[in-house]
Amino acid sequence: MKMTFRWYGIDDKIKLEYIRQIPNMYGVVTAIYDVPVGNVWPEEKIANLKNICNENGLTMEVIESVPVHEDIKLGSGKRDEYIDNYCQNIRNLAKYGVKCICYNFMPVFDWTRTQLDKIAVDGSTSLVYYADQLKNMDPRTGDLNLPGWDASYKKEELISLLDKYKEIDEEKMFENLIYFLKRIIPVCEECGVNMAIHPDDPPWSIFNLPRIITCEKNIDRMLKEVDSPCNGLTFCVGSLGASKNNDIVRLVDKYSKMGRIHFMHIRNVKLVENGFEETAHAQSYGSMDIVNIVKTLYKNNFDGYIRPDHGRMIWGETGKPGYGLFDRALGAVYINGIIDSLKY
Ligand SMILES: [Mn+2]
Repeated sequence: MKMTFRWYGIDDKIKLEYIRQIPNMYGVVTAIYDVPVGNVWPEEKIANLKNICNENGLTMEVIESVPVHEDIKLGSGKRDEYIDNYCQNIRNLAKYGVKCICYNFMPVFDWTRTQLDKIAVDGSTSLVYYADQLKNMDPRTGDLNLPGWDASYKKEELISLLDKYKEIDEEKMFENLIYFLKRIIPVCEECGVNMAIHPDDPPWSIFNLPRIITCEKNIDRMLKEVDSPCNGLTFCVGSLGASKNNDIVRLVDKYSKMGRIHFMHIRNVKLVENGFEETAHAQSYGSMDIVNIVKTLYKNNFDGYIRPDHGRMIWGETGKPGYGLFDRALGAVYINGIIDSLKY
């Protein structure tokens, strides 16, 4: 298992020097953030980013994410052009040593929480999702702004995009995903890149939008319809684990045995009556069986990438919700402790 850490590029206030000092850190997971979704990333930018990482003793073998343009998800507009661009991005990234690309197929919004600073009893804050809070959120007002969401939409654009999705049910969405995969996976096979789809977070429909990477049945279908080792998963414990219907340890066992997990996101969540709360990574703080997840990966000789996922804000740190340094570093160390206890 190769331990990695998400890094938001040179504008990230968390320095690579700090990330390097977390024990057993293999590399960073990053992306180019200043090219509009759907366009080809200039090679020069990729080369620069890789150099900065390498100069700081860290690899850049995982990209999170190369975002998928809404036209591809909708199966309309300039879909084919955007897919061509996506293929070019895969080729360019491979040239600079990228082995794994994380992406998601969530419509309009990326991961969604209803509150970003819920205070726990120990004074730390974290991200939470409560169904009753979601009821009071309406994306059509145009003034919702949460991390993970593309804030660049103007209100009218957002409304028109949401309207386009009225025609798209889960089945159509699935067909559009398969269409995309059938075009990109041969390119991945050619240049040795693994695609790793991130599950929808949370794994159910929100704002009446279709969401498909939510459960075993749908993941099975996705893997089977494009049956290549390059077509795999970012297994996000906290995303899939937010639904009680997903038996996480069993799924980790199943998909790692199949060789279809390329990237693990490990974080704990506590399931509560009307949603879930992100917690410390340590087992007893949430509902996820973190120890047995890591044990299962180890037993199955998982040799892909792994990273601590969202952390809490602790020790007075402020910054990008979920992406502070301190608690994610504690998460990495906790996971490494479990691995070492199996190894030695
Ligand atoms: Mn994740």
